[in-house]
Formats: sequence, C-alpha cells, structure tokens
Amino acid sequence: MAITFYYSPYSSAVRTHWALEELGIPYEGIRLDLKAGDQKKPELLKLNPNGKVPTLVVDDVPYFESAAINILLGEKYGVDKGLWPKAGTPAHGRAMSWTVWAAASLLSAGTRVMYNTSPEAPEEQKNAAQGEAARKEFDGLLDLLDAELKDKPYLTGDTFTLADALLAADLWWYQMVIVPSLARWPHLQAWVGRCMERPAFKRVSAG
Ligand SMILES: N[C@@H](CCC(=O)N[C@@H](CS)C(=O)NCC(=O)O)C(=O)O
Repeated sequence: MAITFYYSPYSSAVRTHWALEELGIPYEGIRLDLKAGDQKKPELLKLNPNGKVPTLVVDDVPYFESAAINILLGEKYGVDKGLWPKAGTPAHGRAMSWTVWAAASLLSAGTRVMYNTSPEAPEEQKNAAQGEAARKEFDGLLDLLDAELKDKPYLTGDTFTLADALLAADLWWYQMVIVPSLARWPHLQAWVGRCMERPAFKRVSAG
C-alpha cells in the first residue's frame, strides 16, 4: 500500500489529515503552498482536476473531494480498526449520511454565511439579506445536529468514527470564522470537545 497525501494546513485537507492520523496507516504527506498556486501545477491537476486540496493517491489511483476521500479511507482501512461502520448496518448509514451532510448541506450554508458576513470577505460581494438567510439556515442545521447528539456521544452511537472526524474538523474551522461560541448547542459543544481531545486531532491541529 502506497499513499500520498497532498494537503495544506487550515483547509479542507484537515478532514482527511485527521482521518489518516486516526487510522495510523503509513502515508507520505506533501504540503502544498496554495498562495503560490502549487495546486494548479499540471502534475497536480492531473491528479485533481479541481485544483484544490486535499488530493490522495492510493496505489497510483488519485482521489479528490475530501468527503469522497474520507469515505474511501473508512471503507478500505477503517472497518477493521473500528473507525468506520460495516456496510449494511444502521451506523454505516449514519456515517455516510453525516459525512455527505457536512460536505453538502452544512458547508453550503456555512460558506454563504462567511462570504456575506465575515470581515475577511470582500465588502463588494456581501449581501446582508443573503447573509441573514444563510445564518438562519446554518443555525438551524446546528440545531438538528445538537438534537442528534443529545442521547449519544458520537454521530453513529457510542464509538468515534471518521464521520466524527470530518464534521468536527469543519466545526473547528467554523469556530474560527463564523461561530465563535457553540454555547447555544450544548450537546454539539460537548461532542466537539470530545473529538478535539483525541491525540490524532492534536497532531493535525499543531500544523
Ligand atoms: N469540496 C472540496 C473543497 C476543497 C477546497 O476548497 N480546498 C481549498 C482549501 S480549503 C483549496 O484548495 N483552495 C485553493 C484553490 O482554490 O486554488 C473538498 O472538500 O475537497
């Protein structure tokens, strides 16, 4: 097995970096300088036509889109290690669904909140009404996540999985950019805290 991971810190690649560290499988990490445009170099575009991080190459097969990569990692290496549920179980349904929910539903609302309200976003692109609508949608999604975590410590039940890693990685970023306090969502807040206590996350967040 040969795995190459192209990444940049504080990016969508944290989702995959965390998963790789949890799995404890050998991989070569190649850090890209996004500002310098490393991700758009022809050799990188051949692996990831989207020109972004993360990109993962497993035994010469390239993968892009972090949710797809993490699902692949879970299916291929996570089941035996108890980090990804077995296909056909209710926990597997939850792990798949929350992974895609984070990448499609929550990220869509979160990105719109950021572009319409964050001080770092260009002023001329901001629209207050859209920002308000996106914030309502984003907060509502966190409400449902909070309710989901009311009776269980992790997204699929009693066990931490790579679905928790992916969504908690996003919450880490959201806390930095659009939701500094999670106090309104106590179950979600406690879950984020539990996930971030994990040594794998500590290694990744250290840079
Ligand atoms: N949906 C993609 C998003 C990837 C993405 O937007 N990556 C950003 C960093 S967070 C990037 O590489 N940006 C550099 C660029 O767009 O040139 C995924 O989850 O893999």
